[in-house]
Amino acid sequence: MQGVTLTQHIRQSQLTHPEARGELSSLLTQIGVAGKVISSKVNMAGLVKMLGSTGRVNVQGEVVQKLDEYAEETIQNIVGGSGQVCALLSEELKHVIEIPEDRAGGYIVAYDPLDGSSNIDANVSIGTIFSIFPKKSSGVEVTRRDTMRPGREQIAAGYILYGSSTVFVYTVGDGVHGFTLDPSVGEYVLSHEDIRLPSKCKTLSINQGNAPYWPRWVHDFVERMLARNDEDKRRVSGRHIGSLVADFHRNLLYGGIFLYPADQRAPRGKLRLLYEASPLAFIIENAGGAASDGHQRILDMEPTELHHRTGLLIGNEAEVQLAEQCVRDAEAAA
Ligand code: AHM
Ligand code: MG
Repeated sequence: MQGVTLTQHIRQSQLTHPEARGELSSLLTQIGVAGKVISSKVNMAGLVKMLGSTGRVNVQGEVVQKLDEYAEETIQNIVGGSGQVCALLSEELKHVIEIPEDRAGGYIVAYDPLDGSSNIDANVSIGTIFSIFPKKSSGVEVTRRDTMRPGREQIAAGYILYGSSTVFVYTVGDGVHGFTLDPSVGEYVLSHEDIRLPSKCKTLSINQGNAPYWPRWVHDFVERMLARNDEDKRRVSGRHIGSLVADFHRNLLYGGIFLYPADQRAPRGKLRLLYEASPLAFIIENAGGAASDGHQRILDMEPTELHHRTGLLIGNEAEVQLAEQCVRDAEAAA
């Protein structure tokens, strides 16, 4: 095996990052370990009876898949047992998990254990998304001040994508780096150093099936994007997987905008601020892009509840601004 491993890279960024202490390096490494465990189960899912649903419905009202449950338990065991966290916030759980004092550390991790669950049984890419905050309140208790945090207070965020290969992407606020899991040795190796979002927005990612429920501005925005294509050249292409983490990763590498706006079916949006929008917004800003709910920067949004939902427009900054302009135009015309 050749190249820089994730562990080496994390240690290196710890040396240069002012807030990163050894504990953060250890926590990120443990998240990587949880990702390896989940990845191996995802790869074997069809063989080890891990496809299909558990028959349960989660706090979001969504059917829990067997792999959702496995990913949740794996993160609780490995990250919760790392000694570096005092609380875990999961998309799958109703309440915060507080880590007992004798095993608690100084960080809070919010996560979506397996994003894109509706795609699991079709072998389509899925992933784990995570967000890390330093504990804010003094004292051992975990308070609302520690958990209800705007994304700008994140110290690190990332995701593990279980796709054609398993990729770990993270930022501690000084660039975005991607690592590919070499399954023959069980190590993540640096494959995408200092990812910068390409300047051209080549991809438009949105679930067209929601068009009947979209507010006016979304139709305007989509029309304006598609008007960039003419007989001579297709400048914008539609790509939508239905796994946010996979749609995001492709757009991060190729340039693009992903939208899941609030609409008539989901008046507050479908995606969750703490587990999906905020971590990906932290990553996209660190790669030179932007993220908004249509009115404000995602990283400035204050969650009012654990499962706070939001509209999400994320990708190239110019196109996110264009979408915000469409929102303002529609509001002015109303
Ligand atoms: P999940 O975390 O339960 O998988 O839900 C989030 C997913 C996103 O990955 C994806 O962008 C979206 O839900 C797709 O929803 P829809 O089927 O409404 O387009
Ligand atoms: Mg999700």
